[in-house]
Amino acid sequence: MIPVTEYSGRDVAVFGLGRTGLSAAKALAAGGARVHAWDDDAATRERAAAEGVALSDINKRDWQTFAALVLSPGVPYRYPQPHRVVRMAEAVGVPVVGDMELFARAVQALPERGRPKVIGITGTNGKSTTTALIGHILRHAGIDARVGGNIGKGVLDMAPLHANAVYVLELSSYQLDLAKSLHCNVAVFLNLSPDHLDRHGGMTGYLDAKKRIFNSQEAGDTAIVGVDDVYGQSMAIGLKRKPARVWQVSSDFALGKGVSVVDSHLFDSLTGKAVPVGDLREAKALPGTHNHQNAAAAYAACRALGVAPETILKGLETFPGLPHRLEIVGQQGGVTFINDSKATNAQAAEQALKALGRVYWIAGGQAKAEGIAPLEPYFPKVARAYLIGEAEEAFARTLKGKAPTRRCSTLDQAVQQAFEDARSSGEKDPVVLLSPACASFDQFTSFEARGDRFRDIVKGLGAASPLGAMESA
Ligand code: UMA
Repeated sequence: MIPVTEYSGRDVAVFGLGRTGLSAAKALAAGGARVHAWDDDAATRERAAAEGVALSDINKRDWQTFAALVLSPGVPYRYPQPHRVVRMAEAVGVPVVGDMELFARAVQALPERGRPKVIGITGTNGKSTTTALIGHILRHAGIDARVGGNIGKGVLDMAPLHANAVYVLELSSYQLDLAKSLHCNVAVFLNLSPDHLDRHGGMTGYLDAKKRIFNSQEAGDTAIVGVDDVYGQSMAIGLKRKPARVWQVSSDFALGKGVSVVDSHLFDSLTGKAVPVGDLREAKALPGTHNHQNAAAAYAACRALGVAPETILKGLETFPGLPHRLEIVGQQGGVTFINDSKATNAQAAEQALKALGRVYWIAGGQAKAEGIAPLEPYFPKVARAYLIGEAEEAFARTLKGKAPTRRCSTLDQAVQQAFEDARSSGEKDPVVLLSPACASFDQFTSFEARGDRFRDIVKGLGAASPLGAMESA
């Protein structure tokens, strides 16, 4: 844990008691603050109390007494409308901050030479993979790399600050909104496409939140920008006016200066001369153009810290991949099952459909505004789509006449049906892909729970067939 001493002896409200709130409450208490923790959900409050967190109904407190409100990223801050507690805090001038801001200030409070390095990673898609990948490469290079943030570990739950450590933080737009003074020695922006727009009042607000990752950068810092979309391209131009050096990365075209992947080959042209680094087909857990963008960004981030190209390449090749992102969870009856449950929007599912050949595709859940219409160019790759959840009807309409569909309601039924069709297809190495292009909340508590269930169902298929059980991965 990273104790937060800034509010020692003062009263602090902590709202939202998920991973962020719990870790913030504990870190503040460890630093001597009087914590007043609350959550709208009674069961969550009970769980927090069982973990020793001091509950206090902040709806009934005198807000003048609070030195700050620590808000969880999932609680609406500005849009669609500020949560009641945000309005209560702002009405009396109580600052609203996130856990990343507390972390940032704890780092700043250290003498300059005692501050650890911070690498921040943001973007719509690929940030978890890139974060884990950077952590893996740095550790491979013998550096004390600590990975956390949106990837699933509250930043204040991480090991105490140490001058020689490197904190590799995945940063969501929600977290960046609440971390005004976070200073990233290396800041990575991967890409941008519409997501979470309800929480940012539209695309401009979403882009503005992402741009915050560069805000506190100084001379000597590095800004790494993916330029495969127009947002990154204009951001790279805008950043040239700022003090940090700007390194562009692309998996779409060869950059005169930057890091590029062309036909799966990684090139370093940061000095203006293209030097081949290696063949990314050897990086088995990083298939597809989207992963090549992640690899290029991770390469640049590690180069910024002075890691040698050949060490980085070894790290790329030995990266084991992340659960729920194009994760091979098993092979049964000659069918390969791939868990891409993290694909909660069409752009993320597109990366999977792009990276793979013909697929038996399980999709659906709670759809985003764009649905699956943007995926139409990939429909010819779909042997059949198995539709689940709230999006079933809408997705069936989009696919009508373009790819065969089967409406399955639940993930269990979809896996069973897809397995039977794939196994009896006579195709060589058929693939069943769960890449839902939807949030999971209509049927699961999280995309992780959805992916775990997929893994369990696949294992169960093995148990049901003695042949399959022998093949189970
Ligand atoms: N709550 C209320 N009232 C509300 C809304 C929420 O009381 O109006 C309470 C809920 O009852 C719940 C708590 O707030 O108890 C949840 O807080 P949270 O949603 O911020 O969840 P955490 O567990 O703190 O997880 C957050 C991130 N979640 C979100 O941003 C939604 C996690 O990212 C992150 O891993 C974790 O902090 C540690 O940093 C998840 C995510 O889905 C993976 N992120 C989004 C994404 O990647 O697209 C941004």
